[in-house]
Amino acid sequence: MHKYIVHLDMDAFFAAVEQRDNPELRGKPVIIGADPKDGTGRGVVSTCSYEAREFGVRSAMPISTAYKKCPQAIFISSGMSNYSEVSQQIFDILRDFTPHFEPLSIDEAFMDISSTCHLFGGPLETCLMMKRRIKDELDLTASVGLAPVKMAAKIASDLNKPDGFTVVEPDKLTEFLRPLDLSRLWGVGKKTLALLKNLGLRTIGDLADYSPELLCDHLGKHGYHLWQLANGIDERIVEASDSVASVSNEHTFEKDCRDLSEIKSVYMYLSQKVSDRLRKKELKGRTVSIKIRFNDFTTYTRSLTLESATNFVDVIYQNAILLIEEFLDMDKAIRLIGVKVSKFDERLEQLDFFNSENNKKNECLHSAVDNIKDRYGRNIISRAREYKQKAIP
Ligand code: TTP
Ligand code: MG
Repeated sequence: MHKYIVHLDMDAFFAAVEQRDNPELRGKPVIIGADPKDGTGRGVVSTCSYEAREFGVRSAMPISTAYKKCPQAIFISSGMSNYSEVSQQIFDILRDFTPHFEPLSIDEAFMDISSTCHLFGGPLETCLMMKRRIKDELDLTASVGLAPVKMAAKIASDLNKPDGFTVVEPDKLTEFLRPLDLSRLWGVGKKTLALLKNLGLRTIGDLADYSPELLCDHLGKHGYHLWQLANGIDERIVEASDSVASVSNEHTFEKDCRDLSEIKSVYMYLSQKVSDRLRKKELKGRTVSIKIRFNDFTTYTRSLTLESATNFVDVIYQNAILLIEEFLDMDKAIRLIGVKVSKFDERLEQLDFFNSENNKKNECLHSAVDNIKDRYGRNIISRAREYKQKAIP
């Protein structure tokens, strides 16, 4: 049985909300971002209307460049609050179609509609109904991709923007992927793209035909993951963020961060916090997840399932670092990171407990640290790698 995975992404989201709320802006080039100050302003474009895109204006472009390309545009400073409210209204509509709903950023989400689409007349009809409700109730347009796996749904939603709807039939998945440029593959950032191009690869099909062993030599585990994606293999499920009990912790950087050693230190600090809380609650979880939000507010979550449940700080930390790997060449500063442990499994905990000498030692070490913390306070003992306590209130 194939799955029906939907990826929905709003068109020119911030600009579309402005055009909707101010009819004078409709049909005109609208640029959201910093003040261009007659072409001398600093800062970047958050987004722009499709009318402005015809002049070559794009997200993340310096606002001074956008001004040169389209001086007649209407420039608006972004005011996040209203966009978040509209985002909630969109997500409320989408949740009516399935409980398997995973928001990905302020204007996009994945949905698994496999078990509910028959209620709306089938998978295609469900997608069309989502688009229609967003148009009728919120006067905004969305682009939708429908595919058997997440990665293809995400690529598909971007192919016919704005107001697009692209369907990838399950038996046409690799046929769909092969001719596309490698930059379309989810998880290929600038650095990876340059490396793959150096290997002579241009399309997703080129990557699919390349040796997975050689890719691992160049890119480690991430190389194998990309090779799988290129071959249409993507087993990631749509994860409803609030469907499981979990213990998590997040940190927002005071200044957006690009420094890997600082990111790692914060991950150690967060892993320590999560480990402490799990142990207090006498819980062990099998799933480790990370969350990462960039300075443009795009937000990603990634999870992996462990062979056995854990509450050990090193296991949480090491897996969090594995999960963050694919984002490190995205060339964007990071605003927030988080760690979560979920899928608590008491039965597994019993079976697994003391099942190896290593675990036994680790358990004793953690218990000793717990005792010291209980007696002298949470901050009395910390890892050498851990983030400076004072830096985080
Ligand atoms: P996107 O979905 O990437 O862009 P978009 O909705 O404006 O346009 P598209 O039709 O191509 O999907 O991002 C959603 C919103 O997030 C966007 O409207 C503004 C904000 N954003 C930024 O603030 N900075 C950025 O660099 C990007 C990419 C987005
Ligand atoms: Mg969008």
